[in-house]
Amino acid sequence: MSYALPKADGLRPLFRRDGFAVVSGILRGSALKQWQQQAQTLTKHARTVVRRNDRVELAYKVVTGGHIRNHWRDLLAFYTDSDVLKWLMALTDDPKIRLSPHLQSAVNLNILDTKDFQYRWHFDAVAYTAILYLTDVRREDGGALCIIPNCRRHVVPDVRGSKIVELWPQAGSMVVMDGTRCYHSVGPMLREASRLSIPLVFPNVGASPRPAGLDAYLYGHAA
Ligand SMILES: O=C(O)CCC(=O)C(=O)O
Repeated sequence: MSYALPKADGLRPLFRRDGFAVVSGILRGSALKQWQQQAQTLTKHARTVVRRNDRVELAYKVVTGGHIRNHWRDLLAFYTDSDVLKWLMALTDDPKIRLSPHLQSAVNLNILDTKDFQYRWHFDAVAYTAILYLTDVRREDGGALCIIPNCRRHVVPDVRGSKIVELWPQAGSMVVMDGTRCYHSVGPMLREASRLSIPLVFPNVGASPRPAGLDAYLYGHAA
């Protein structure tokens, strides 16, 4: 498996300032192609999740951690690689990061491929989230990663009155964020296009407890 982790030193000040950092070129060339193909193969295990809160909808396709463990060794190996963990510790300046014990949600493949899918504004249950993109997120297709950075932890900001950062990640890049302080969503998909992203959850030990039954809520059954 070949991927590149750039020096964390240059990213740390950005992460400290914004609560997120964009890291390009984690996967390139043949490795990226191989992961894209693997993701396409795994889409047969995807389930469609639809949740509605106050008329705001979450609707997307997801391959959860159990399928990834069984069918995508390289991705699980990436998630559990101690070098990746050390790199994240250096980037976030937080030595208390670990792997999530909740495999179902720890490693996911998210698939947005029609205008019907929506990924609403939310905070993540725990810091940190690293999202690896396998496809280019292009303006003409929609689906920007939208972030309102530097929120108070889990305090929902006024979206209309906030400055929203729109990210258009390239295939092979990664966004690392404290998803408990970065309020975030995926902007509307404007047309049919395959948007493949891999959110990886790296809780910090000092984090407030994860809500009970979260995976059951997210995916319809318990992890
Ligand atoms: O796929 C994305 O760009 C965003 C995923 C996300 O918001 C999340 O996993 O919390």
